[in-house]
Amino acid sequence: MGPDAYRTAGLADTLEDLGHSVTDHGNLKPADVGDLASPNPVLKNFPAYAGWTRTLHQKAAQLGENPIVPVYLGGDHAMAAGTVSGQARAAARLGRPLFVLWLDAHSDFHTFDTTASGNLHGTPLAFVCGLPGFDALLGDPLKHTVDPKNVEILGVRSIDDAERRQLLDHGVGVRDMRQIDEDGIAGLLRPFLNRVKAANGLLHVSLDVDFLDPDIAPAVGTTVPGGTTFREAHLVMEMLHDSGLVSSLDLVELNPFLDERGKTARLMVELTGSLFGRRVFDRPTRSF
Ligand code: B3U
Ligand code: MN
Ligand code: MN
Repeated sequence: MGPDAYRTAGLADTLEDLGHSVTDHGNLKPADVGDLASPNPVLKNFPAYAGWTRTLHQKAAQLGENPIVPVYLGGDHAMAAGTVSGQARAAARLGRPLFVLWLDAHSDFHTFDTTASGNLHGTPLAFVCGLPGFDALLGDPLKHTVDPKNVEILGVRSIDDAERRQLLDHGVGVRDMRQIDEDGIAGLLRPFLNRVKAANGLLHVSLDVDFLDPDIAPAVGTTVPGGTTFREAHLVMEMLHDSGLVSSLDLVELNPFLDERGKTARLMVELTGSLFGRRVFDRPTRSF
């Protein structure tokens, strides 16, 4: 239901009003993986995850080579296993490093061995960073991984013990709510954007609805209190726009069934508008 909620909330019109041309590729279908064996009985809906990852990986690998900014509409965050791995393959073909900004209450850094819940939306970041045990997803080992040191998780406030160890071992950038409170969200984001720019990198942004505080964005299955505010989230999007670095975007975890008269879907569309250049008052673009 997520993609249709974004369509109803006017995503395409919002982008077109900003002068962009929009192509809606419609709803994709997961590849048929037959009765693929699950690597761990705790995993929920493993064949569906593998089917979607294969479809999205191919699609993102194609789209990522073009001078466009794909916006992937979910769907739960498991979607990013396909979108980010595909964008990483395209980036490798273009000879540029892919950086990932993961805007999320969670770190989604479980492997199939460490997840206790079996919820696969807790695993995509570990997969794209090349952690072990994921070969059954694509049917082959992932060739083009994202360097974990090029990943920044921002807004996190729920990390499981196994994830914490793996994040530290791999040198992933983790910015929690306390750091946002102490340094301000702009002060945290700016050095990361400067690194992407200095490396001539491409930047994939993965926006989980639960990055936002549940008071302003209730339409998500796994709310965690104490999230980012309306203004913090817009500021991130505005800085991302001014940086000119964003090459692809995921909008994930929207569950319209839990929404209050479409307010979360509308907020996600508004945030996307800020990322694509909407500003309150025109002024010469200043550097981020
Ligand atoms: N880390 C927990 C909780 C969680 C991760 N991502 C979401 N929830 N949305 C888990 O189940 O892996
Ligand atoms: Mn997530
Ligand atoms: Mn989350």
